[in-house]
Order: sequence, then C-alpha cells, then structure tokens
Amino acid sequence: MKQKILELLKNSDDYVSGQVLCDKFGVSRTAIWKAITALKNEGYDIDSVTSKGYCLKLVPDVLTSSEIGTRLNTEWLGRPMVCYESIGSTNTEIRNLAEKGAKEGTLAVADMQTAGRGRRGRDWLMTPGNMLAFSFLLRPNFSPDSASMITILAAVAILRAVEKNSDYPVQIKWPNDIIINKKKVCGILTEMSIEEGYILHVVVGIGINVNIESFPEEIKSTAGSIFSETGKKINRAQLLADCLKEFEALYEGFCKEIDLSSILDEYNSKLVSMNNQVRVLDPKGEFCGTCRGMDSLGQLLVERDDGNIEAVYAGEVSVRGVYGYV
Ligand code: BT5
Repeated sequence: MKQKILELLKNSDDYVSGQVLCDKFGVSRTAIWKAITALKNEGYDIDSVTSKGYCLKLVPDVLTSSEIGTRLNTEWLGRPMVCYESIGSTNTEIRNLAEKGAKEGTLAVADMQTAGRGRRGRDWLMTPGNMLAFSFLLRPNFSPDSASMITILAAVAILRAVEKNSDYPVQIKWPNDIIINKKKVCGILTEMSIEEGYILHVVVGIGINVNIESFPEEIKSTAGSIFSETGKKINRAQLLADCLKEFEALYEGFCKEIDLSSILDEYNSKLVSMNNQVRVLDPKGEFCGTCRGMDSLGQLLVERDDGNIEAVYAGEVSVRGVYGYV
C-alpha cells in the first residue's frame, strides 16, 4: 500500500486529500497516516496540510522497495525483491535464497555491502548512499559452457541504462567492466552453481559507482563514478530499474539463440580496447597482441604479431591495455 500511495503522490501535481486516499485504497485514515509517516521516515518530503491533504515535494535517492517498485516495469526480473541498508554481499544473499528455492528473477539490492566481492577473491569496495549493488537469480536451461555469456548481456544492459541516464558515452572493457573516460565505473560478478553438468542457478551481481565523489587510495587511479566522470547526479533506483528492464529483454532473446550475434556490433563498437594493443594475462602464458573484438560466443579475439588470432575465453584470463588498465 505504501508503494501505491507513493505512486499516486508521484503522479499528482497538487495535494491529494486523505479522504481520496482512503476511498481509493479502502483503508482508514490512520492506515494512510501510518504509510505517509513511513515514507517520511524513508526520506520523502511530504507536505501535509489539514484542509488539502498530502503533496510530495521531494523524492530522495533511496534504494527502498517502494522507490524501486514505482519505477520497475519488468515482467519477472526484480520480482520479488529484497532491499538492505547494509549486507555482506548481495551475491551471497541471492545464492542463499537460491538454495532455499527462490524463483528466477529474485533480486537483492543493497545501499552498502561490508564484504562485497569481485572475481577470483578480489574485493569490491563501497560507501553507503552513493553507489548501487544488486544481484539477481537466473535458472537457465542452457549448458554451463554458455553461462559466461550472461556477463556480456549484463554489460550491454548496464551500458544502455547508464547512457540513457547520464546522456554520456560509455565503453566496455571485456568482459565485465563498464568504463567512462578510461575509468572503471562498474563491475559484474557472475557466479554459477552446477550439478552433474546442469546449471542449478546463476547469480548475476552488479556494482555501479553512481554518485560517489572520490575513491580510496588503492583504486584511485582506475576507479571512477558516473558523477565523477560526467558531472551528473543520477537517481539510483531509476538506474537500477533501467538496467533490469534492458537485461530482461536481452536475456529473453539470448535464451532463444544461445548466441550473442544480435548484440555483437553494439558490443564491439563500445569495446575500449578495439584495435589497440593488449596484454593477455593467461595463467598458461602471458602474451601481447591486437584486440580484434569479441566473437558471438563471448570470446575476445586477439591477433598475435605473427597474424594468428587467439580466441580468449573469459574464465581465468585478464586483459590489460599495454600502457595501463584499459
Ligand atoms: C568485479 O571484479 O569488477 C566484479 C564486481 C562485482 C561487484 C558486485 S556488487 C553486487 C554483487 N555483490 C558482490 O559481492 N559482488 C557483486 P573484478 O574484475 O575482479 O574487479 C575487482 C577489482 O576492482 C578490485 O581488485 C579493485 O582493484 C577494483 N575495485 C574494487 N572496488 C571498486 C569500485 N568500487 N570501483 C572500481 N573498481 C573497484
């Protein structure tokens, strides 16, 4: 009900009387007052005038289920959702929920993570109030070999959503970083649980540096935020809703083809290292070459000096620019 009242106030230019709200939702004035008080406590500036009713003056940048819910227009992704002020890791939370039978699309969102994870045991750093951390659950029917392509779909979804909200050009560093002005503004962590060759579930975790202004020493040279790079403050709930909407459509298309052909041109046009020299940090042996884009299976094509093209699989490999991070 809180979300419905919020939606109604958002769509009204003027005051809405308490009686109208009571009639509309079939509840008492006390119930309306309680919902309004709860919204005020979440940071909404709601003016209440005895003779006129309630008017929403300011929408705060919060990650509550009411705020996200009024913006979400997906069919199944983000339904249901759980929102946390602070949690260890949203990926771990979704994995736990998955093991208890949660349904596909279940979303966990956090304003702050105290044990955020990157790939291969690395940390993902956060501060409260200005970043976005979320994870969602997928239960795909395709083979585990294809699961790494989900990260590629997520990167394209985020790219589109960030460009829409910031009106600023965004790039991708294969496979899982979103880049603005050569700075990493987002990372994706896709984790899978397999049994006897079948996928039990996949958890897609996304961390976006939205409005944060400065970074700790250890990541200062490579990390950036949408705000630090574009000068624009972005509403986090809207950005999240847009990411989910984009991902849902991309994923539904992907499940029919199990192939990335339909997004290949878009991805490669946004690839930060396209036609640049890159260093492939392969545990089996490092090598340098020229990046020739991604193929429809999500592998990065790197041309060696002798002209041979290596298809690099995301798994254990990192790719760096020869002169720095990108
Ligand atoms: C990633 O790993 O980029 C994946 C990050 C995924 C984070 C999300 S948040 C929601 C969900 N819950 C989780 O616990 N995780 C996911 P990787 O490519 O391994 O990059 C990690 C490296 O990025 C670190 O070693 C740092 O160098 C750097 N880093 C850490 N925090 C950063 C930040 N906020 N912005 C930019 N770079 C950061």
